[in-house]
Amino acid sequence: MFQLKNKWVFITGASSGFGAAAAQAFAAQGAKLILGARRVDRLEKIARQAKSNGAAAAEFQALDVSQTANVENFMSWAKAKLKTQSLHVLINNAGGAHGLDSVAEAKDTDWETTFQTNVLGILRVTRAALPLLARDAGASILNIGSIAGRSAYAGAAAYCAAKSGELAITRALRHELLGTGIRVGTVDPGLAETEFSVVRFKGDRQKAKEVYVGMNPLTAKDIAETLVWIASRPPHVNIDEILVKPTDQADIGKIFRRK
Ligand code: NDP
Ligand code: 8X3
Repeated sequence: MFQLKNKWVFITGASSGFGAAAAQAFAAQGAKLILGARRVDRLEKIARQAKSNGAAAAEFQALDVSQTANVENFMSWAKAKLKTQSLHVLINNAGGAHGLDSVAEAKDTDWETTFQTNVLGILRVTRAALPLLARDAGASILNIGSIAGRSAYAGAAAYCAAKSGELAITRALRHELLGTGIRVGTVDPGLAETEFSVVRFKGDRQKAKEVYVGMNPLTAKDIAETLVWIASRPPHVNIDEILVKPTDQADIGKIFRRK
């Protein structure tokens, strides 16, 4: 088993959902956290909670993965926090879907935000973080993909394309980093109740709730535990790809709902 105690873990999109839950799960292992997202007020609370849950350190700073300069400034700040230490885990989690419109109806701004965060965000953050990642010492880059990257559904052309892009990036990185000892993997969840649908439906909480009616979705904690499990495998083990679905979901659009 790879010990996460006192290892630096950098999580993007740590202000809610999977990222916030991952902060607590890695904290429970005694890790040191670097947390980024746009909502700093949320990060402050999550960092405080992480310290009380066992984090050896919990540093946070505003991060917008859609802006190259912002990502680079963030990594300079992170480098100063690490001092002479290396980063052991990078979790590229920031992202989400924007709207559920058909291609005929969708807006450029929704497409652009979807690609800026889910695709270009991973590229930017990984490029900036790579010099800080430990070589031959059990480091991991874990990208959050989706069942949507492996299947398609109406209203999600851009999101499905973006998550297919995430899968392609993960696979390309696996080739590029072969021989460095840095592990690379994707965690692809099915339906999980986080703020994902609230964001997709632009704050319409009722519409967001309806997505999960009558079924038991995944929780953010389920994915956080999966991330800890992957990062704590022995350094010679790379979990390349993992698809995690609720028992009530056989595929996209194939969901068992209780009356
Ligand atoms: P949430 O909406 O709860 O969390 C999304 C996180 O991403 C927030 O912390 C948000 O922080 C952050 N984020 C969004 N845009 C940016 C940005 N430009 N820069 C930095 N951070 C950003 O949803 P989830 O936890 O569900 O989503 C996390 C990931 O999981 C996403 O990549 C999503 O696509 C994926 N996913 C979700 C599934 C689900 O059913 N919930 C299933 C499969 C995959 P802030 O707004 O503060 O910047
Ligand atoms: C989120 C899961 O099925 O809503 O990636 O696209 S889904």
